[in-house]
Amino acid sequence: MIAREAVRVLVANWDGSYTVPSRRLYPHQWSWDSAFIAIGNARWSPRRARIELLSLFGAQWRDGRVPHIVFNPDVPEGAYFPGPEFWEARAPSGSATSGIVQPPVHAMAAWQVHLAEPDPAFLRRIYPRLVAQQQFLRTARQSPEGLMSIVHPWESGMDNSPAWDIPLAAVVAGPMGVRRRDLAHVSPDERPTDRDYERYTALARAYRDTGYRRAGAFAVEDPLFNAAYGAAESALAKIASAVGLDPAPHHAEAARITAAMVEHLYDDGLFHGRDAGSGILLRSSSAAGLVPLILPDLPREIVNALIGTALDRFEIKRGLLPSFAPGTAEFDPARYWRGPSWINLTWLVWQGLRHRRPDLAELLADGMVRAVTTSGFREYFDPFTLEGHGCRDFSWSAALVLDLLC
Ligand code: 9WN
Repeated sequence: MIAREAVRVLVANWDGSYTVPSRRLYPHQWSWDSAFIAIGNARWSPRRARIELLSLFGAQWRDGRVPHIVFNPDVPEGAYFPGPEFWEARAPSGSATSGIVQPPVHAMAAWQVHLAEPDPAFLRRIYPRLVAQQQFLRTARQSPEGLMSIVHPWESGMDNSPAWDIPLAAVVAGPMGVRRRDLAHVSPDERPTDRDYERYTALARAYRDTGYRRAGAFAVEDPLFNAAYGAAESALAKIASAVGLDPAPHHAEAARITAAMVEHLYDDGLFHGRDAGSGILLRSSSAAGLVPLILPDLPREIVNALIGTALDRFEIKRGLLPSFAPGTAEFDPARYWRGPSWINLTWLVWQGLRHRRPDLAELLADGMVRAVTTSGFREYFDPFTLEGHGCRDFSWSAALVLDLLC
């Protein structure tokens, strides 16, 4: 029943070659959404999953970056802010895009799509594009310590996480001068504040004005983003082997980034962000700090410490992972990435626990199914009451629950 409903949502949000995250709030193609959606679509239509990923990579830039939004030219101007007229960017394919990126979870998705229905031709097509995506990060975003930076909170995928409060406060911004479109669909208590948006637009504008080359006042090494990069190298190793190429460089790069993360981002049971400019650790209680559990070769003692934190501070025995630890001053159970549970974060940590602590993974799988059964495929959920928030019929909530059920 739930699986059938999930497919209904994915079908309703399909736009011919990709899936919108949500019809009204996010009417274009988003980068990491497409990866999660492909993982779910692989369960009932691997062909659709392959098309989803290939259409996203069709808008890849010459420098290898995969833009975080690919705009649908048929959607009326002003339906989403900031739209193509703000970003002023175009892929070589001609598509209007944004100029920033999102966590590179796509190689992981491509491998899962291949597992659902082996297709070496698909792997051969997508592999060089996935390699170029990683290469862009190494070239444009790597610090001397070997970690990848994000240059905008939107690049973390966890826009208004309290983890970014300090670096974001340093961004000087005037009034936006544009009407926010998100508030036409969702209550202001469940979204970032106007002050956040002023800074988001100022940062994006500053990056845009350098031709998307030089970071503005925000450059941060995020544990989720770096974990996705490392997990991508592990997935690329599998893909390389499957198409008859040498997996060794990918294994080596996965090991290298895992070690760099442990050395520079880990402290006291959790991974943290780090300010790329000052090198200062941005200690916080964000669930992003647990996502490195997706790294296959994380040292055992770190895995155990992360599991301890997940149990004590994130209370995952309740079945859902809050995006920020309850019991902290910043925690807000209804405001976007400041506490609510999201299916994608819970699913990532579930992946990391599946082979290490199947008992806990099962609790999370049950929790995700319970959340959507109680409240529908909402965008995010109160971790305690399971009340749904944000938009309805949200694609990755449907896709990832479908993955669990199949
Ligand atoms: C900005 C589409 C995206 C997700 C992000 C989520 C939200 C956009 C917004 O929606 O961000 O990219 O307008 O708030 O934070 O993770 O990819 O679902």
